[in-house]
Amino acid sequence: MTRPEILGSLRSTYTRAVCMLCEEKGIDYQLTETPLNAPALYAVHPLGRMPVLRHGDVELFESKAIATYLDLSFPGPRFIPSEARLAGLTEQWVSLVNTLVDRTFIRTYLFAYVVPMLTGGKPDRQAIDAVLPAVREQVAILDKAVAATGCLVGEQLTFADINLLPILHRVQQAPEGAVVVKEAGNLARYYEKHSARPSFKRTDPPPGPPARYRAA
Ligand SMILES: N[C@@H](CCC(=O)N[C@@H](CS)C(=O)NCC(=O)O)C(=O)O
Repeated sequence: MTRPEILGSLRSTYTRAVCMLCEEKGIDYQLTETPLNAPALYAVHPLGRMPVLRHGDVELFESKAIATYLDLSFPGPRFIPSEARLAGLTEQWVSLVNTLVDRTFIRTYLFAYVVPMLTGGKPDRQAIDAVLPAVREQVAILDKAVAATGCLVGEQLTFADINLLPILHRVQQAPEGAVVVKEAGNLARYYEKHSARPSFKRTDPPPGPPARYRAA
């Protein structure tokens, strides 16, 4: 079968999740390191976001869509369950994490550290303090969700977990995020267990945010 090509960067949590899925399934894939908003991304994604997938004549954007396609196209363990209830729950957690948790943990909280520092400035303390109650609330939601089985859905790792783990990695790179996750015992144990997986280690991003495309 043709080798799927993922365009993006391991520094992007969404790209990392798709790469982790490939690692878990044993898919022979190629990650083409691509800066944010590069023309190669615009060739597939109307807004130039990452990741995008090229596989034969198939081109896709949106990490969950890419994950569904790869999960169905390649042999190996399934990470998007086919049983209706588990499939619904997987969709539920991916959706909540992508629409709410990512916005809170990464785009608001972590970016309040990272973005000012890119231009030599100080972390935006006001923005950090303003978002911390939401970070705590959402960590508590996730903590409760993984309490019973150590997975978000059923008793096995699904794409819901694969989608969340890169975000949990990033949020713990800022001081309050690390403390809040550590204090949430179930979530801390969940992260410790799954971050030991070879798929997580092999997709560990280099330091720093993804590069942004600059036209020559
Ligand atoms: N919902 C999209 C989100 C993709 C996304 O926003 N990716 C970020 C990197 S993590 C990006 O490309 N941002 C472009 C930018 O910052 O201009 C997905 O699941 O693939």
